[in-house]
Amino acid sequence: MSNRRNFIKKATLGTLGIGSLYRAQDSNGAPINFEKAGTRKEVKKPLIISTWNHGLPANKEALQQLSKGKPPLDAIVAGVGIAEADPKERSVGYGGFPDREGKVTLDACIMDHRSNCGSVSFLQGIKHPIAVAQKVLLETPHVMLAGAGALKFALSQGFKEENLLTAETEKDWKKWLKASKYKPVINTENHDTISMLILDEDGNLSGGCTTSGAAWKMHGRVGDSPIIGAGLFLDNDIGAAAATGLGEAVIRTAGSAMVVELMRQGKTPDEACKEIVERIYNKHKDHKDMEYLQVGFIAVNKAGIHGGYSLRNGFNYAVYDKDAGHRMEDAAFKMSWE
Ligand code: SD4
Repeated sequence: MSNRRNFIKKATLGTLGIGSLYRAQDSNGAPINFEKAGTRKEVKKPLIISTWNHGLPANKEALQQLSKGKPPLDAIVAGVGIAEADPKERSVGYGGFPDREGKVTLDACIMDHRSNCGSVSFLQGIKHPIAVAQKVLLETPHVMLAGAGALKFALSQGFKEENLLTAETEKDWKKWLKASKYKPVINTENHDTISMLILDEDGNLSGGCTTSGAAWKMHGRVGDSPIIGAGLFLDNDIGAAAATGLGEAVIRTAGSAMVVELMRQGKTPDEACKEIVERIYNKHKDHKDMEYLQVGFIAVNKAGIHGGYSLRNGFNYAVYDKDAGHRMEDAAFKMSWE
């Protein structure tokens, strides 16, 4: 369809107040057929997907919250909050690996179906950064608060400041200090950043993401996880996506936003995640980060089809849908760790 005809169609639909129909077309003007989804089938809502093994208890908690009639954002905060509070999860919240200076610094963001977002970055001393991100969304005119400002805001909202460096993580940090060789510990032990995407019973999308970020990072480093468009993105007309892995690579490619854009162009969630991982690989194959590069994406589209893909093996994610219940799925991947 010519640009001019597209424009006229868009203008007409806009006048009729049904502009959202227009947005569900691919770049050639054809309607997106979300149901042509490769081997996957549309599932019964709600659909909840979360990264890594810790996604399973998170999904269970989120489902419980939804069943009690809680809004999806509360379900996300409660769900991923389990990983944040667990000292055995060394990549999220309390007990997360610190930076080079022994400080645990946290990143998180949350987004609802109306594109409202809240985010905190470089936050210290608060066990549940995702809950602070939700407060940023609800209680401020802003999207993102960072560092000391984020902490000040959290305290003003009644959050308690506490030491997040456990004896275990302190021991690991001291061990690392001996050689002080920087190599981010990314996705190696099957517990990492937790991202959760929900397609609720009303067919609305929401998502959240929380992490202590790359281990041994420079003090002040912020990853992809609190950045809307990088670690998390959704468009309620199309779908939602979230990332795990080396944040620098995800930011360089606007990862999650691009996954959603590819779904808008008619790609299935699996195809969209794969294409962005391929893009990241192509941009990084001669890059110094390639040695330890791992990235993974999860995605869900508006029709209730989910997908995932990672650069290297080992990435899995938890899925719940009303038909099949709770389970773990291994993501397909491009290459194996050497
Ligand atoms: C970061 N993306 O800070 C995070 C780390 C991560 O799975 O996701 N690990 O770069």
